[in-house]
Amino acid sequence: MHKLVMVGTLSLALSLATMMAVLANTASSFPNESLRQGGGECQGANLLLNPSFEGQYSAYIPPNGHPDCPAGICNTAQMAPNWTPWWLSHDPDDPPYIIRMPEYKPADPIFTDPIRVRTGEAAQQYFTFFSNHKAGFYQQAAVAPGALLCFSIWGHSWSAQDDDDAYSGPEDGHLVQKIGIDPTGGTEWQSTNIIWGSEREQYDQYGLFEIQAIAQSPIVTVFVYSYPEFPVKHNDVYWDDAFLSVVELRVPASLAVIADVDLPGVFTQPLPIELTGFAGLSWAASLEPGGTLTPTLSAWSGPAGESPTMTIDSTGLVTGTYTATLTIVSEPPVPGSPATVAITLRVVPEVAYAYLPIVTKD
Ligand SMILES: [Ca+2]
Ligand SMILES: [Ca+2]
Repeated sequence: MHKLVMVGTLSLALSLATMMAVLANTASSFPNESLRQGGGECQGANLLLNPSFEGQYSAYIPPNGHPDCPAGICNTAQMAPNWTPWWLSHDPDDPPYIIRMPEYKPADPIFTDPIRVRTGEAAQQYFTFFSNHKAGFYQQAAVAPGALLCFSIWGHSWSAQDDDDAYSGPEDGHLVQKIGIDPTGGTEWQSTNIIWGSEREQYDQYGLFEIQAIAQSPIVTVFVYSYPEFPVKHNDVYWDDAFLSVVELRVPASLAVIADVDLPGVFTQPLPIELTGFAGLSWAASLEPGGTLTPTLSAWSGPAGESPTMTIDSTGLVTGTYTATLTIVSEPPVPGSPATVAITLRVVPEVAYAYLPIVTKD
Protein backbone atom coordinates (compact mmCIF):
# COMPACT_ATOMS: atom_id res chain seq x y z
CA MET A 1 0.00 0.00 0.00
CA HIS A 2 2.79 2.33 0.98
CA LYS A 3 4.61 1.52 -2.25
CA LEU A 4 1.54 2.35 -4.34
CA VAL A 5 1.19 5.70 -2.64
CA MET A 6 4.83 6.45 -3.35
CA VAL A 7 4.42 5.57 -7.01
CA GLY A 8 1.40 7.80 -7.26
CA THR A 9 3.21 10.69 -5.64
CA LEU A 10 6.21 10.25 -7.90
CA SER A 11 4.10 10.17 -11.04
CA LEU A 12 2.25 13.31 -9.94
CA ALA A 13 5.57 15.02 -9.27
CA LEU A 14 6.86 13.97 -12.66
CA SER A 15 3.79 15.12 -14.51
CA LEU A 16 3.89 18.46 -12.68
CA ALA A 17 7.55 18.84 -13.58
CA THR A 18 6.78 17.97 -17.19
CA MET A 19 3.91 20.43 -17.26
CA MET A 20 6.08 23.19 -15.81
CA ALA A 21 8.79 22.47 -18.38
CA VAL A 22 6.25 22.60 -21.19
CA LEU A 23 4.83 25.85 -19.87
CA ALA A 24 8.31 27.30 -19.51
CA ASN A 25 9.39 26.36 -23.01
CA THR A 26 6.28 27.05 -25.04
CA ALA A 27 4.95 30.27 -23.63
CA SER A 28 4.18 31.56 -27.09
CA SER A 29 2.14 28.47 -27.90
CA PHE A 30 0.38 28.49 -24.54
CA PRO A 31 -2.86 26.61 -25.25
CA ASN A 32 -6.09 28.54 -25.11
CA GLU A 33 -7.85 26.16 -22.80
CA SER A 34 -5.05 26.24 -20.27
CA LEU A 35 -4.46 28.56 -17.42
CA ARG A 36 -1.46 29.73 -15.54
CA GLN A 37 -1.52 30.99 -12.01
CA GLY A 38 1.07 31.97 -9.52
CA GLY A 39 2.48 35.11 -11.10
CA GLY A 40 2.34 38.25 -9.04
CA GLU A 41 0.02 41.20 -9.45
CA CYS A 42 -0.46 42.16 -13.08
CA GLN A 43 1.74 44.97 -14.36
CA GLY A 44 1.98 47.14 -17.45
CA ALA A 45 -0.83 49.14 -18.97
CA ASN A 46 -4.11 48.43 -17.16
CA LEU A 47 -6.83 47.65 -19.71
CA LEU A 48 -9.64 47.98 -17.15
CA LEU A 49 -11.69 51.08 -16.45
CA ASN A 50 -12.09 52.17 -12.85
CA PRO A 51 -9.89 49.35 -11.56
CA SER A 52 -9.99 50.65 -7.98
CA PHE A 53 -13.80 50.79 -7.78
CA GLU A 54 -13.86 54.51 -7.08
CA GLY A 55 -16.34 57.19 -8.06
CA GLN A 56 -20.09 57.59 -7.80
CA TYR A 57 -21.81 54.25 -7.25
CA SER A 58 -25.21 53.83 -8.89
CA ALA A 59 -28.05 51.35 -9.14
CA TYR A 60 -27.60 48.64 -11.74
CA ILE A 61 -30.11 48.94 -14.58
CA PRO A 62 -30.34 45.61 -16.42
CA PRO A 63 -30.64 46.33 -20.16
CA ASN A 64 -33.37 43.70 -20.60
CA GLY A 65 -34.93 43.86 -17.17
CA HIS A 66 -34.46 41.36 -14.37
CA PRO A 67 -37.00 39.36 -12.33
CA ASP A 68 -35.19 40.40 -9.12
CA CYS A 69 -35.58 44.09 -10.01
CA PRO A 70 -39.31 44.59 -10.60
CA ALA A 71 -39.14 48.27 -11.52
CA GLY A 72 -36.29 47.69 -13.95
CA ILE A 73 -33.80 49.28 -11.58
CA CYS A 74 -31.79 47.20 -9.12
CA ASN A 75 -31.68 49.67 -6.26
CA THR A 76 -29.95 47.17 -3.99
CA ALA A 77 -27.14 46.69 -6.53
CA GLN A 78 -25.11 49.87 -6.11
CA MET A 79 -22.19 49.42 -8.46
CA ALA A 80 -18.90 51.18 -9.04
CA PRO A 81 -18.82 52.82 -12.48
CA ASN A 82 -17.82 50.46 -15.31
CA TRP A 83 -18.61 47.28 -13.36
CA THR A 84 -21.67 45.06 -13.88
CA PRO A 85 -23.06 42.68 -11.26
CA TRP A 86 -24.16 39.10 -11.82
CA TRP A 87 -25.87 36.78 -9.39
CA LEU A 88 -27.77 33.53 -9.31
CA SER A 89 -31.41 34.23 -8.51
CA HIS A 90 -33.20 32.56 -5.64
CA ASP A 91 -35.07 29.40 -6.53
CA PRO A 92 -38.55 29.64 -4.94
CA ASP A 93 -38.46 25.89 -4.35
CA ASP A 94 -35.50 26.38 -2.00
CA PRO A 95 -35.66 27.55 1.62
CA PRO A 96 -35.53 31.35 1.82
CA TYR A 97 -31.94 31.42 3.09
CA ILE A 98 -30.53 29.52 0.10
CA ILE A 99 -28.99 31.51 -2.78
CA ARG A 100 -30.25 35.09 -2.56
CA MET A 101 -29.48 38.14 -4.64
CA PRO A 102 -26.74 39.97 -2.71
CA GLU A 103 -26.86 43.64 -1.83
CA TYR A 104 -24.07 45.56 -3.56
CA LYS A 105 -22.59 48.79 -2.21
CA PRO A 106 -19.31 50.66 -1.83
CA ALA A 107 -17.15 49.54 1.07
CA ASP A 108 -16.38 52.38 3.42
CA PRO A 109 -12.78 53.28 4.33
CA ILE A 110 -13.87 54.25 7.87
CA PHE A 111 -13.78 50.50 8.63
CA THR A 112 -10.16 49.73 9.40
CA ASP A 113 -10.41 46.74 11.74
CA PRO A 114 -10.03 44.93 9.43
CA ILE A 115 -9.37 47.16 6.44
CA ARG A 116 -12.20 46.97 3.90
CA VAL A 117 -10.90 49.48 1.31
CA ARG A 118 -7.45 48.57 0.01
CA THR A 119 -6.72 51.78 -1.89
CA GLY A 120 -8.57 55.02 -2.55
CA GLU A 121 -11.98 55.80 -1.10
CA ALA A 122 -13.99 52.70 -1.99
CA ALA A 123 -13.99 49.00 -2.82
CA GLN A 124 -16.86 46.99 -4.30
CA GLN A 125 -18.68 45.17 -1.53
CA TYR A 126 -21.66 42.84 -1.64
CA PHE A 127 -23.26 40.64 0.94
CA THR A 128 -26.06 38.32 1.88
CA PHE A 129 -27.49 38.29 5.41
CA PHE A 130 -28.38 34.94 7.04
CA SER A 131 -28.29 33.54 3.53
CA ASN A 132 -25.80 32.52 0.90
CA HIS A 133 -25.16 33.50 -2.70
CA LYS A 134 -23.41 32.77 -5.96
CA ALA A 135 -22.51 36.20 -7.23
CA GLY A 136 -19.89 38.60 -8.43
CA PHE A 137 -19.39 41.17 -11.17
CA TYR A 138 -17.62 41.60 -14.47
CA GLN A 139 -16.12 44.06 -16.93
CA GLN A 140 -15.35 43.71 -20.64
CA ALA A 141 -12.13 45.04 -22.13
CA ALA A 142 -10.75 45.50 -25.64
CA VAL A 143 -7.62 43.45 -26.34
CA ALA A 144 -5.60 42.07 -29.21
CA PRO A 145 -6.80 38.55 -30.09
CA GLY A 146 -4.12 36.03 -29.27
CA ALA A 147 -2.59 38.16 -26.55
CA LEU A 148 -1.66 36.43 -23.32
CA LEU A 149 -3.52 38.31 -20.58
CA CYS A 150 -2.90 38.68 -16.89
CA PHE A 151 -5.91 39.42 -14.67
CA SER A 152 -5.46 40.12 -11.00
CA ILE A 153 -7.61 41.59 -8.25
CA TRP A 154 -7.39 41.81 -4.49
CA GLY A 155 -10.25 40.31 -2.51
CA HIS A 156 -11.33 39.11 0.90
CA SER A 157 -14.46 38.27 2.82
CA TRP A 158 -16.09 38.44 6.21
CA SER A 159 -17.99 35.26 6.88
CA ALA A 160 -19.31 34.83 10.39
CA GLN A 161 -22.31 33.68 12.34
CA ASP A 162 -21.60 36.17 15.13
CA ASP A 163 -21.38 39.93 15.63
CA ASP A 164 -18.64 39.79 18.25
CA ASP A 165 -16.20 41.43 15.90
CA ALA A 166 -15.84 42.11 12.20
CA TYR A 167 -13.65 39.07 11.67
CA SER A 168 -14.63 35.76 10.13
CA GLY A 169 -15.45 32.78 12.32
CA PRO A 170 -15.35 31.11 14.70
CA GLU A 171 -18.30 29.77 12.68
CA ASP A 172 -17.84 30.80 9.07
CA GLY A 173 -19.83 29.99 5.95
CA HIS A 174 -17.01 28.31 4.02
CA LEU A 175 -17.03 31.31 1.72
CA VAL A 176 -14.84 30.81 -1.35
CA GLN A 177 -13.75 33.37 -3.95
CA LYS A 178 -12.25 32.96 -7.39
CA ILE A 179 -11.74 34.93 -10.58
CA GLY A 180 -12.10 34.14 -14.26
CA ILE A 181 -11.57 35.35 -17.80
CA ASP A 182 -13.97 34.75 -20.67
CA PRO A 183 -11.50 34.90 -23.58
CA THR A 184 -14.41 35.20 -26.00
CA GLY A 185 -15.79 38.32 -24.29
CA GLY A 186 -19.13 36.90 -23.14
CA THR A 187 -21.08 38.23 -20.18
CA GLU A 188 -22.74 35.01 -19.01
CA TRP A 189 -21.16 33.86 -15.76
CA GLN A 190 -22.23 30.24 -16.33
CA SER A 191 -20.55 30.07 -19.76
CA THR A 192 -18.20 27.14 -20.22
CA ASN A 193 -15.91 29.52 -22.09
CA ILE A 194 -14.84 31.13 -18.84
CA ILE A 195 -11.44 30.06 -17.57
CA TRP A 196 -11.67 30.12 -13.79
CA GLY A 197 -8.79 30.20 -11.35
CA SER A 198 -8.80 28.06 -8.25
CA GLU A 199 -11.11 29.06 -5.43
CA ARG A 200 -10.11 29.66 -1.84
CA GLU A 201 -11.28 31.12 1.43
CA GLN A 202 -9.67 34.54 1.84
CA TYR A 203 -10.91 35.82 5.18
CA ASP A 204 -10.46 39.26 6.70
CA GLN A 205 -7.35 40.32 4.81
CA TYR A 206 -6.95 41.30 1.19
CA GLY A 207 -5.24 38.58 -0.83
CA LEU A 208 -4.26 38.56 -4.49
CA PHE A 209 -6.21 36.51 -7.03
CA GLU A 210 -4.37 36.19 -10.37
CA ILE A 211 -4.81 34.22 -13.57
CA GLN A 212 -3.61 34.26 -17.16
CA ALA A 213 -5.42 33.30 -20.34
CA ILE A 214 -5.13 33.89 -24.08
CA ALA A 215 -7.61 36.26 -25.72
CA GLN A 216 -9.70 34.59 -28.39
CA SER A 217 -11.52 37.69 -29.57
CA PRO A 218 -11.07 41.48 -29.59
CA ILE A 219 -13.10 41.60 -26.37
CA VAL A 220 -12.53 39.65 -23.20
CA THR A 221 -14.45 39.69 -19.94
CA VAL A 222 -13.04 39.47 -16.44
CA PHE A 223 -15.20 37.97 -13.70
CA VAL A 224 -15.11 37.67 -9.97
CA TYR A 225 -17.12 35.02 -8.10
CA SER A 226 -17.96 34.15 -4.55
CA TYR A 227 -19.98 31.39 -2.91
CA PRO A 228 -20.51 30.80 0.79
CA GLU A 229 -21.65 27.24 1.33
CA PHE A 230 -23.55 28.07 4.52
CA PRO A 231 -26.07 30.86 5.12
CA VAL A 232 -24.35 32.36 8.16
CA LYS A 233 -25.28 35.81 9.42
CA HIS A 234 -22.55 37.73 7.57
CA ASN A 235 -21.39 36.67 4.14
CA ASP A 236 -19.70 39.88 2.96
CA VAL A 237 -17.29 40.06 0.05
CA TYR A 238 -14.86 42.85 -0.84
CA TRP A 239 -12.85 43.42 -4.03
CA ASP A 240 -10.40 46.23 -4.88
CA ASP A 241 -7.56 47.05 -7.29
CA ALA A 242 -8.23 45.01 -10.41
CA PHE A 243 -5.64 44.79 -13.18
CA LEU A 244 -5.77 43.40 -16.71
CA SER A 245 -2.54 43.53 -18.69
CA VAL A 246 -0.83 41.94 -21.66
CA VAL A 247 2.01 39.56 -20.89
CA GLU A 248 4.75 40.11 -23.44
CA LEU A 249 8.33 41.04 -24.22
CA ARG A 250 8.95 43.69 -26.87
CA VAL A 251 12.24 45.13 -28.07
CA PRO A 252 13.17 47.16 -31.16
CA ALA A 253 13.96 44.94 -34.14
CA SER A 254 17.06 46.95 -34.90
CA LEU A 255 19.30 49.77 -33.67
CA ALA A 256 21.63 51.57 -36.03
CA VAL A 257 24.51 53.99 -35.49
CA ILE A 258 26.40 55.92 -38.14
CA ALA A 259 29.94 57.10 -37.38
CA ASP A 260 32.34 59.30 -39.29
CA VAL A 261 35.59 57.44 -39.84
CA ASP A 262 37.50 60.64 -39.09
CA LEU A 263 35.59 61.24 -35.85
CA PRO A 264 35.79 57.92 -33.96
CA GLY A 265 34.13 57.79 -30.61
CA VAL A 266 31.78 56.16 -28.19
CA PHE A 267 28.10 56.16 -29.07
CA THR A 268 25.40 55.40 -26.56
CA GLN A 269 21.78 54.68 -27.24
CA PRO A 270 18.93 53.45 -25.05
CA LEU A 271 17.77 49.89 -25.65
CA PRO A 272 14.11 49.96 -24.63
CA ILE A 273 12.98 46.60 -23.24
CA GLU A 274 9.21 46.51 -22.79
CA LEU A 275 8.42 43.63 -20.48
CA THR A 276 4.91 43.60 -19.04
CA GLY A 277 2.55 41.09 -17.51
CA PHE A 278 2.97 40.36 -13.84
CA ALA A 279 5.25 41.20 -10.95
CA GLY A 280 8.63 39.57 -10.76
CA LEU A 281 9.43 39.37 -14.46
CA SER A 282 13.05 39.99 -15.41
CA TRP A 283 15.12 40.00 -18.61
CA ALA A 284 18.61 38.97 -19.63
CA ALA A 285 20.57 39.98 -22.73
CA SER A 286 23.39 38.19 -24.50
CA LEU A 287 25.51 38.82 -27.54
CA GLU A 288 25.30 36.24 -30.32
CA PRO A 289 28.72 34.96 -31.39
CA GLY A 290 29.98 35.71 -34.88
CA GLY A 291 29.23 39.42 -35.05
CA THR A 292 31.70 41.99 -36.37
CA LEU A 293 30.78 44.46 -33.67
CA THR A 294 30.90 44.21 -29.88
CA PRO A 295 28.35 46.52 -28.31
CA THR A 296 28.23 46.69 -24.55
CA LEU A 297 25.22 47.22 -22.32
CA SER A 298 25.02 49.19 -19.10
CA ALA A 299 23.34 46.08 -17.66
CA TRP A 300 23.05 42.58 -19.09
CA SER A 301 20.04 41.69 -16.99
CA GLY A 302 17.45 43.52 -14.96
CA PRO A 303 13.88 43.66 -13.73
CA ALA A 304 10.90 44.58 -15.90
CA GLY A 305 10.70 48.33 -16.21
CA GLU A 306 14.45 48.89 -16.31
CA SER A 307 16.13 49.16 -19.71
CA PRO A 308 19.86 49.31 -20.41
CA THR A 309 21.91 51.71 -22.47
CA MET A 310 23.89 50.32 -25.38
CA THR A 311 27.39 51.58 -26.06
CA ILE A 312 29.33 51.21 -29.31
CA ASP A 313 32.94 52.28 -29.75
CA SER A 314 34.02 53.04 -33.33
CA THR A 315 37.61 53.72 -32.39
CA GLY A 316 40.01 51.97 -34.76
CA LEU A 317 37.33 50.84 -37.18
CA VAL A 318 37.80 51.46 -40.88
CA THR A 319 35.01 52.42 -43.25
CA GLY A 320 32.44 49.67 -43.51
CA THR A 321 29.36 48.11 -41.95
CA TYR A 322 29.60 46.22 -38.67
CA THR A 323 26.86 44.10 -37.19
CA ALA A 324 25.95 42.29 -34.01
CA THR A 325 22.87 40.55 -32.70
CA LEU A 326 21.57 40.84 -29.16
CA THR A 327 19.23 38.20 -27.82
CA ILE A 328 16.85 39.21 -25.04
CA VAL A 329 15.00 36.62 -22.99
CA SER A 330 12.51 37.03 -20.19
CA GLU A 331 12.38 35.03 -16.98
CA PRO A 332 9.99 33.32 -16.84
CA PRO A 333 9.50 33.06 -20.61
CA VAL A 334 6.58 35.09 -21.94
CA PRO A 335 5.27 35.65 -25.48
CA GLY A 336 7.89 37.51 -27.49
CA SER A 337 10.81 35.83 -25.73
CA PRO A 338 13.44 35.25 -26.99
CA ALA A 339 13.67 38.48 -28.97
CA THR A 340 16.57 39.64 -31.10
CA VAL A 341 17.86 43.13 -31.80
CA ALA A 342 19.98 43.66 -34.92
CA ILE A 343 22.72 46.19 -34.17
CA THR A 344 24.39 47.96 -37.07
CA LEU A 345 27.29 50.40 -37.06
CA ARG A 346 28.11 52.07 -40.34
CA VAL A 347 31.49 53.78 -40.41
CA VAL A 348 31.41 56.22 -43.30
CA PRO A 349 33.89 58.69 -44.79
CA GLU A 350 31.77 61.65 -43.83
CA VAL A 351 28.52 62.08 -41.96
CA ALA A 352 26.39 64.80 -43.46
CA TYR A 353 24.17 66.28 -40.78
CA ALA A 354 20.95 67.31 -42.41
CA TYR A 355 18.02 68.32 -40.26
CA LEU A 356 16.33 64.90 -40.42
CA PRO A 357 16.70 62.19 -41.35
CA ILE A 358 20.40 61.75 -41.02
CA VAL A 359 21.79 60.99 -44.47
CA THR A 360 25.20 59.87 -45.51
CA LYS A 361 27.11 60.71 -48.59
CA ASP A 362 29.86 58.79 -50.31
CA1 LIG B 1 -10.44 51.38 -4.21
CA1 LIG C 1 -16.14 36.76 14.34
